[in-house]
Amino acid sequence: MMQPTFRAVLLGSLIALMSACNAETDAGKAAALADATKPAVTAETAVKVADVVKVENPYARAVPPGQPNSASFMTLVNESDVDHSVKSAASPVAATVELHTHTNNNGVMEMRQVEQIDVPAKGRTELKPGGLHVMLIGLKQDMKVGETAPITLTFEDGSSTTVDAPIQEIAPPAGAGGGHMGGMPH
Ligand SMILES: [Cu+2]
Repeated sequence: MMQPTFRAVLLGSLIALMSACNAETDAGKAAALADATKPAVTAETAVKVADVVKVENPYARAVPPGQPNSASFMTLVNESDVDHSVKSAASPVAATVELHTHTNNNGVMEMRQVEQIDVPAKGRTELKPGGLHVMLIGLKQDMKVGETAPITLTFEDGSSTTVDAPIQEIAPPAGAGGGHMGGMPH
C-alpha cells in the first residue's frame, strides 16, 4: 500500500510550503489580522479611558515591618464627557489588591470590597484614608517611607494606568481605630 506514505510525503511538502510562506509574510499577515479583528469604533470609544482619567497625588501608607496589609490613595480626575470607572487594581508589592471603601456602620468604621470606583464625567473621585482606597493585602515587601509602590489601575475598557505611589506615614482615619492596618481586610 503506497497511499499512506504518499499522503505523508504530500502533507510534509504542504507543511513545508506553508511554513516558507508564513516566514515570508508573517508581518504582513499579522497586520492584516489586526485590522480585521479591530472592532468598529466610534470617535468616542476609540479614546482609551486611561488617556482621559488622570491620577493625581498617588500615595501609599507606610506600615511597620511584619504588617500584612496597607493601602494606597489618590485622586482620579475624569477629563472626558463620559462617566468612567476603575474596575480593578494591581501592584507587585502585595499578593492581593482590591478596591475598598469604608462605611460607618452604627458608629463602627468597616471596610468592604467594592466592584468598581466610579469617576463621573468631568468629575473627580478622591481615594483617601477613611474612604475609598486601593487595599494592598498580603504585603510582599516592607512599605518604607521614601520608597514607592507601583499601583496599576484598570478601567472599564481594559486600558490601564500605572503610577508610582510614594510611601508616606499616614495617620489612621478617625474612628477606624487602627483596624484598617492590621488583621484581615474584612
Ligand atoms: Cu481596605
